[in-house]
Amino acid sequence: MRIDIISVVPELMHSPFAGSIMKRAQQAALVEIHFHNLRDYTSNAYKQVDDYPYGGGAGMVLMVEPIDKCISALKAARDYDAVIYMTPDGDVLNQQAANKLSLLNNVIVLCGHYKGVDQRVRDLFVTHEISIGDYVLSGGELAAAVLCDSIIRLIPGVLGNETSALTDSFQDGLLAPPVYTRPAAYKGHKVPEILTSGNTPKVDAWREEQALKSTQEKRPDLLE
Ligand code: 6GU
Repeated sequence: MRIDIISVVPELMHSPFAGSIMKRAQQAALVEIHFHNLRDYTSNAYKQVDDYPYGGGAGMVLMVEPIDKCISALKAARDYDAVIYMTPDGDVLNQQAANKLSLLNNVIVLCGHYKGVDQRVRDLFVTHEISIGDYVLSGGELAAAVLCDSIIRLIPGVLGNETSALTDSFQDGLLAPPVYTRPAAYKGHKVPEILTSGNTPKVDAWREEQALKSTQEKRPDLLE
């Protein structure tokens, strides 16, 4: 998979991609991440990427031309399966959406900033609009990093067997069961006996039961 991320502050996203799973996925050539600074696609001497909104009001709006130039340059080099715009009024990201997006080959992710992008960008270029939840961030960059993390970990080969995405919370519609590691007793607090019994079918049954219980308690909406 190749992901091209367009932003006015791409440096905001460097560190999330520079460690752990997202770094390893790139090193293993399972994903390629390319950052594009919108300022590199301006045609005026001031490298201006935003302007005042028509009709007045607070905040600045990212202009259509630099975004058109950037997206057009990318599309001239290869075909894209999706042009995703990160925006708080988009479809809220969930595991099902991440699963679907992880099957794509080439994806453009456009980060809004300030008051967002000129509506014509959305009308002309964007195929998916995604939010990461009902709260407002200063820009789409951190949301784009979250989106990419949720997708990249699902690409076959990115996670080892031990950390299979199949056992994640949400993957089967339930929250993950509790986990424990050594020591078996800590300051008098013991690990549930079943987990140290070596009886795999019983362990599996316990985990299922705990996942259901945890979901009932914390997120009953997931069971509806
Ligand atoms: Cl994608 N962008 C911004 N600016 N705020 C958000 C968001 C995105 N998702 C939730 N809040």
